[in-house]
Amino acid sequence: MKNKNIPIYIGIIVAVALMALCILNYFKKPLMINLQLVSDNFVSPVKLVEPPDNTGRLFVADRIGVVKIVKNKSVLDEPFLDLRENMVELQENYDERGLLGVAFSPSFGTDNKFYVYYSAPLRGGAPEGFDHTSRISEFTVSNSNPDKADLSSERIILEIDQPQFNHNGGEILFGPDGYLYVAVGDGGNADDFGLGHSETGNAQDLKSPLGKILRIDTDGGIPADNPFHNEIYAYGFRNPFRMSFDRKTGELFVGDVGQNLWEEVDIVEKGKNYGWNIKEGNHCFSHESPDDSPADCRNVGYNGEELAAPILEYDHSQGISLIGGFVYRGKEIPKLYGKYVFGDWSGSFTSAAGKIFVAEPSAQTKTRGWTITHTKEINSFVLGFGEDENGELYLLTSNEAGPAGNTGKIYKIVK
Ligand SMILES: [Ca+2]
Ligand SMILES: [Ca+2]
Repeated sequence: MKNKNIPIYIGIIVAVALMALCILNYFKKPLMINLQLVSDNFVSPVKLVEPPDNTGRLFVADRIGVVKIVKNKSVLDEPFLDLRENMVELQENYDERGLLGVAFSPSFGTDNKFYVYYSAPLRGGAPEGFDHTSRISEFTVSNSNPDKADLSSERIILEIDQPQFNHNGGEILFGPDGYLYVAVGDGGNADDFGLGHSETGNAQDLKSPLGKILRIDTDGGIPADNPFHNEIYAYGFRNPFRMSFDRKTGELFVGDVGQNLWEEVDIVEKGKNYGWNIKEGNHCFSHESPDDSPADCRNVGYNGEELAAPILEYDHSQGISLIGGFVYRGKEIPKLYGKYVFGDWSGSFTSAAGKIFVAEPSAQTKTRGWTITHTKEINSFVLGFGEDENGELYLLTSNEAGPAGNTGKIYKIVK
């Protein structure tokens, strides 16, 4: 009798082993996407956007201060916009300043307006010892040439004095509500501490625009339902360098670059506190031990408010600077639909070792936890992602850590 059962046991063992292999493979799965070179010869491309005007042009913002147009896969010789004379001089080996964001008016086809976020020299009257002034400006397109901005049309919308060169955020986006969302870092330095940083840290200070997602009306003034009756929409961010709206759900996905230990993605809602510098990711933080999360910390903000948890986090074995991306809503890669495609800048400052990640909601729970399901290693620094009007995605890379050289490339993410 016993002997007859052996084949059944073997069968069960083999079946279990196969299932385990399948599960393991699922987590190890390389990314089911490829990269198709669209255009190269950029320096440090940080943003790609297609205006809503049906001209099929892709606009690429390069950190060095120019916006270039890619038309039928070739770059127009003359930049659309050249802001280099208006900007601070960048450090070639590494810099977090520069031209960081560009956004087109939702009515661009008729009003010809667009907006940029860039690092200008420190304005008069700024606090002593500060580094530069972040400027958000409106420009219009030239009347005579649709491929050229009118540099003389600049209208400054907002200026923010920056204590240090780093943590400037820099993304600007129009929301589904027609307002302009602006991502601003905590001011820089480290720990949200030191010169130009409030006692609680700027990110937790509702009197400071630093460490915030701001929301402004480009026609003037502050939206009537902003939660604190100023520009602040949400707070508690360290360096929200890249963010995007899910074009289907309208949710705002923010990639917040962490400090020494944890990188995080947040779905950002109006009025909420996202935790920095009380927390880094889901973990307590203290400027007294930035390499070692304290076991305990306050669990609420300084006004008793709840701290909103990230939807996902990873530690520095995976990468050291999270680069926010997009929820894929295109048609060409059906398997990617509804998934969040983002990346990491590099595993270190000295080697070009970026990553692309794909994450999806953890279906079993009703919490907002998302899980990374796929990873693709890139032998370049990952600088940003872009989305065209069809919802197809692009990857922006460079082989240089700083704004130097000409290795900047634009890839389309394809099947
Ligand atoms: Ca700064
Ligand atoms: Ca956080």
